Amino acid sequence: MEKEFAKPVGISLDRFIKLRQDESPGGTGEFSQMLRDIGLAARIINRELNHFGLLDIGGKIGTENIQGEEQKKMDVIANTRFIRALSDGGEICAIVSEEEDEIIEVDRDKKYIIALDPLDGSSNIDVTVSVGTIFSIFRRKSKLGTAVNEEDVLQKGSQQLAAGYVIYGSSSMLVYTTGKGVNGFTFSPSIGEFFLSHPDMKFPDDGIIYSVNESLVHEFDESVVRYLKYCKENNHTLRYTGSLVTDFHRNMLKGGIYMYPPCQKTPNGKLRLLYECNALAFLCEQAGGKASDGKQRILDLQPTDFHQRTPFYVGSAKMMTKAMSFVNSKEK
Ligand code: P6P
Repeated sequence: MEKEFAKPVGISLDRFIKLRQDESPGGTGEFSQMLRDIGLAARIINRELNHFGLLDIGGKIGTENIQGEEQKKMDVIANTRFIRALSDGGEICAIVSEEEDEIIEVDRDKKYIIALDPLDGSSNIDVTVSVGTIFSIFRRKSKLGTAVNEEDVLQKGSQQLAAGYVIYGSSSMLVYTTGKGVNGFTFSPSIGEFFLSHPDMKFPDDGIIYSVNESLVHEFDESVVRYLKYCKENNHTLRYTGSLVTDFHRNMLKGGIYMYPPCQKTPNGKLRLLYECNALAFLCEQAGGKASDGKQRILDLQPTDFHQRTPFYVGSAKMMTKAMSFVNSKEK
């Protein structure tokens, strides 16, 4: 009888990592520890975001990141939290962050490198729209004990060992893949732990949601304009929050496509390849979707700069096939 009352709380992130450790790259505890470190930083940031209006952590700090974007206090706080958690966890070799100009070398005797957008969409925080963290994990190519070099970091997305995001929203979730499917964990504030809530997540094969900043339509290539016209004429619906992780997460659950095409302001696209597009492309493909720069698979792109941008189209496989048929101008 008492068993019925004591309902199980489910599988914690920690337990899941341990259960899957043999599947983790290298099968050693190092990789698992990194995932735990990410979970810790996410819980700390989640706590701060949940009290945003009550803490003096809003607004800008008067500096710009290497992208020339004004840094918000929470951008810097999140960056610090992840760098501290990963460094203290002791399993990371180096960190590339949207908020840092150069590689941060932590321990040249370790083998994993993480590319990180600590807090994407942070301009939405003060209006309480969901925001996210995006991460991508590689194995270094250079020998242990030597200095980390650019080649270690500038690897194709197809070389990722793991990728994921944290969405800080009405509920907060950690969603990640190690190349064997995508699993989602919901944060329980009362227990202070993430629990498996979305096992084996799959992008619906098709959908009607398209996510794009339509105010830029006058700057898009006519092929993209034609696809947007197709969407309007075929009962599609526009959902765009200005927060990539939020739009991606909704589209992965309901079916949809997110697009940030080239435009006059950003001819190479706005989103960053290393720590935004590669991670979401890996997750998307692992969940059965597709991700492209409009010409080729995101995961096949060879990075040449830590902070390089790329046009980004990502989502349900059938929607992506249709969109690319326009973008590649087969469809008039
Ligand atoms: P725009 C946030 O700055 C971000 O990087 C993504 O999270 C979001 O999808 C996009 O840029 C929004 O850009 O130009 O539409 O405001």
